Order: sequence, then C-alpha cells, then structure tokens
Amino acid sequence: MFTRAIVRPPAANFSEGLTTAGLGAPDYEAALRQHEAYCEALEQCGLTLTRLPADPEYPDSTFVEDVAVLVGAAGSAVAILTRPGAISRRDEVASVRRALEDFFPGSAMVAIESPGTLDGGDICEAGDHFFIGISERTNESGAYQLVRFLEESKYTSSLVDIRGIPGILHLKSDLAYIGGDQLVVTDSLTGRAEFRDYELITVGREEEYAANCVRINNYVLVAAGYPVFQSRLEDLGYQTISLEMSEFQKMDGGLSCLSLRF
Ligand code: CIR
Repeated sequence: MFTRAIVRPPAANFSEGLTTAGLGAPDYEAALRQHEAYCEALEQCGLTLTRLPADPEYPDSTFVEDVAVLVGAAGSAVAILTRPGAISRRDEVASVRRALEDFFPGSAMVAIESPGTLDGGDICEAGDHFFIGISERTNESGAYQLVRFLEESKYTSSLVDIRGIPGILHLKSDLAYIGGDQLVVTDSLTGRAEFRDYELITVGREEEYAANCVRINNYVLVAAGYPVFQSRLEDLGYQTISLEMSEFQKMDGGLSCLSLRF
C-alpha cells in the first residue's frame, strides 16, 4: 500500500522543457487543471500529498518521478536520488531531496553518482523485482549503481536495453506493473525475454500512450481517451480512474512521471 506522494505543478514556462512529441506547445492553464485532477485522483487512491511549489528554474520539474526512486514499504523505505540524464534536469534533485528528508532519514537516502545517469522513468518496480531501462537517459553505470542499492534492500533487478526502440523516452513509457504477475506492455516490448515470467497485457499501437498507467492501492490510473485499454483493465477486475493528460503528453510526460509514490 502507498500512503504518500510528492507532486509539483508545472511552472508557467513548462513549455520550455524538453520534448520530442511534436504535438505543439502545451496550454498552461489546461496543464494546471489536469495536474489538479491528477492530485485529486491520488487523494482518491488514499494518498496524502506533499505539494511542492512550481519551480520555473526547471521547466521539466513537474516530472518529479525522474529524480528519485523510492523503494520499500513505509517505515523501512529507502530513497535513491537519481542523476538525471538530461543536463537541464540534473539540479532538479536538490529540492526533491529536501522534501524527502522529512520522510527518509539520512541513513535511508543514497544517490547515484557520476559517471552514472539514471531517470526514475526508467525504473519499473514489479513487486520484489525491478526492471531498469538502459536508455538515452539511464546509462549502465547508473543502472549498476541502482542494482547494488536494490540488492542491499533484498530486491532483484534486471536490465532492459531500450536504446534501439524508436520513439521511447523511458522504459515506463512502454511498460507498467499493475499487480500479481501482470505487466502492461506495448508491442515494442512484447517479445522481450526479460518479461517471459509475466502475463503481458498488451496495448495496441493506436493506444500506445496508455501503457504508462499507474497502479495505486485499489485503482489503476489511466490516460483518458484510450477506451480499448481501459475496458481491458476493467475486464481484468481493475478499478480505473481516467485522467486527461494531453498537455503533459505534449512534453513527453505520462501519468507515472507526475508523482513520487511511497
Ligand atoms: C523530459 O524529457 O525529461 C520531460 N520533458 C519528460 C519526462 C517524462 N518523465 C517520465 O516519463 N518519467
């Protein structure tokens, strides 16, 4: 069970962040409304929120997931601060570290160090196992540092190299763990040996963006506008909450990126 989340709304210069989507500039007021609806959904899932102030110094800083990996249950949890692969995002870590200090004592906080780079969006927790994407943002040094931190907390992990897949920013752009042995994957990842022990719920090509869904307690958050996938989840017995994500999609972001959950 998750009990808390850290979130940060987009700043007014959100449109100056990194993007490859080619979907045009986001509408700031709409982004704020979508972010607020996202926060309300987290609360509906039972989470208490720490709302950080918007930070115009870092236009991508609403994507808080990328700057930390939180591991384990409340009480014995560990925070691993990342070293984001995009230089413009590297210093986003400092303010999130300060927010995490309220919940994680110094002994429960470690950090990925140079030459390692790692984005939280590349890390998919699946129960006691973690999939670590090697991507344009997460390199092998960062990945192996994380492997060692996870081992210290008795978690296993495996690396998934996604560098050859066109159009995939982070591993979790195309992969989500929703519980039991069920993974949501896009066609790009279905044949991969790394996932052979799991039941794969595939998302069709025309609904690929929906693969970045998030299981939180009794709900799965899904992007609005992907009815086939949402019905599939409901047929599987999941309760879903659908959320408009258009303005974040324009900046290459998805549901998981907007919060750090623990
Ligand atoms: C970036 O390129 O870093 C941001 N514009 C989007 C980050 C999305 N984060 C995520 O998928 N975890």
